[in-house]
Amino acid sequence: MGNAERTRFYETIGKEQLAPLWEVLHKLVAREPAPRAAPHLWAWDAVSPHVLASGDLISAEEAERRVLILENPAMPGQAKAVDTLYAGLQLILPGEVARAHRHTASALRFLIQGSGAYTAVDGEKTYMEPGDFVITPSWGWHDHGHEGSEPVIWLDGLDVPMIQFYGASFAETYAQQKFATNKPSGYTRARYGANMKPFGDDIEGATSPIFSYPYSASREALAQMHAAQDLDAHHGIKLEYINPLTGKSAMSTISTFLQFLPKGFTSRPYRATDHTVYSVVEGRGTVTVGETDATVMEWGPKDHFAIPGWAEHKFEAHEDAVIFSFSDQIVQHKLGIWREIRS
Ligand code: 1HN
Repeated sequence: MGNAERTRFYETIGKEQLAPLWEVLHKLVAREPAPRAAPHLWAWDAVSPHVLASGDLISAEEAERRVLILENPAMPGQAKAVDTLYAGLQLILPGEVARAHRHTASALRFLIQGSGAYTAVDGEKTYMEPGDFVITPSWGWHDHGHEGSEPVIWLDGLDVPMIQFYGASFAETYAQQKFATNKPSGYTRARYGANMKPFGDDIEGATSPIFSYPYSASREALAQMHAAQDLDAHHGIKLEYINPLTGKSAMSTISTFLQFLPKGFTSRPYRATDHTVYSVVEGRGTVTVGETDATVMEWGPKDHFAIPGWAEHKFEAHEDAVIFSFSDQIVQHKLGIWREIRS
């Protein structure tokens, strides 16, 4: 059959909502993973003045959440930092409240700057210090407030693109501004944070009951491990935040990590199918993404960067460095599709 005949055939079957697989087969199942995102770095010096300026432009009350989205340059207008994950920088000013709501999407906060702000999850406030990792589980009521004296900025990470893919991203607004406090701050840490759990408590939720992981403890763990063991050639010293009830990832849809790269360390090239957003806490260095036409990104404290799945990358630390990251790895594990290559 000639091309004209084929085109006519496609038009004819198109009227019946049919399409030829053979024209698209190799795009649907490619030889290599093909994420749409590009590697990208949001430098703190360039970004933070705008985050602060948004405070003069709109109140937290009017905005509901005053956030500048970290938008991947390859996917404009889609609120995606990488193919599967949303990221943004949220500003809250002293005295402000970001009203209570809940949604099917799960959220994480990673505190970048300032203190005195809290997030309240289902009636328990947790105050956040720089480097603290806090979880808002799917469908948990949450509001934010600020009892301190300086602007607070945190990183929001959400699974919104994945939840949207399922057509299941929806939300509810609470009748009052704040969900009434019904437990003292630190209550959940007392219940589950001492490597113990209440006698007879056999409830295993999808998300960790611990919803605040202080930086001080995670940082100390990295330091002690570094003092006592060899570095992983690809990751330095890398710890994953877990749900203490299951030993699995702390969140059901987002994997979260904190890693240490000592001064002078150069990692071996690495690639994996999960898509990752990084937030630098301490130190400076570079990450080189890709083989030919490599993108070299120079990072320092409070910088954020995105590395798409399957992009080969290697780190160089010019100072002792600590980096937080989150990815869709746990979802890919559950789907049985996660792969990595350690070169
Ligand atoms: C959200 O609810 C928050 O609760 C932050 O602080 C960012 C981005 C998309 C959808 C919901 C928050 C969000 C969000």
